[in-house]
Amino acid sequence: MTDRGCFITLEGLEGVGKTTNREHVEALLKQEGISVLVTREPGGTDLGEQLRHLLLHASAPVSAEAELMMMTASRKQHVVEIIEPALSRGQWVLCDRFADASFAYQGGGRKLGADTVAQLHELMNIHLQPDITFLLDMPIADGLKRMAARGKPDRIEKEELAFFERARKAYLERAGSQPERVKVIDAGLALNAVQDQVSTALNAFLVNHRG
Ligand code: Z5A
Repeated sequence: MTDRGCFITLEGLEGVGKTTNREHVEALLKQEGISVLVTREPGGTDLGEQLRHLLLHASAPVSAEAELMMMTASRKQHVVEIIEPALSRGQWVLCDRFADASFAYQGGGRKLGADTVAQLHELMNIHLQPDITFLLDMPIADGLKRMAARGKPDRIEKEELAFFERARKAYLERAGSQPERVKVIDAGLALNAVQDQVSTALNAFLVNHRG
């Protein structure tokens, strides 16, 4: 029987370096002889990418509830079509954002609350949990500054500062309640120092995983 693959996620607010560190995690795993399937949310499937486009570029207002349902619809399709089959055949999966983002942005940022997010996942039968999550955390203003250099913001990036403060708080609460899984990384440091923290946490996970 093939061993099940591990599911790794990267989380954090805008500009914290998820994309940059995704490449670092991928390279570290490659050195260990582990190839990963890299994917993202919202997105990762044809349907998910179409939902992503709507979510990030809708020109008319989107209600908080509709936003949560579209994020969750994208996730359900992603889990069923891509993530679960990969894990079952022993493939490791590295995902840029997953359910923690809904707890942060819709539960915290949009004030829907963690219970609503959890109930919808329960209703949709999404029980998959990452084996390890890197939560890249830094002061919001600094992340937004990094993003400003990148050009035109999308619909969610245009939100007020208080929205991101609520999302950050929700992320950190989730990390505090699941410290074994969620590794908080100080993303405000120079890139090599950020990557050192990621390497340390990932190596500890690999040692533990290999028993
Ligand atoms: N969303 C949601 O609301 N609910 C959900 O359930 C899900 C998502 C799944 C799309 O996410 C949006 O969907 C997102 C949350 C919402 N909305 N917002 N706003 P996304 O992941 O596609 O978008 P993003 O958060 O805006 O990610 P990003 O643009 O890809 O940023 P990043 O990956 O975190 O950062 P980066 O591209 O790696 O780095 C940004 C810049 O900083 C870049 O120039 C780097 O070279 C630089 N950088 C990186 N690290 C450093 C360090 N350490 N020092 C200096 N400079 C650095």
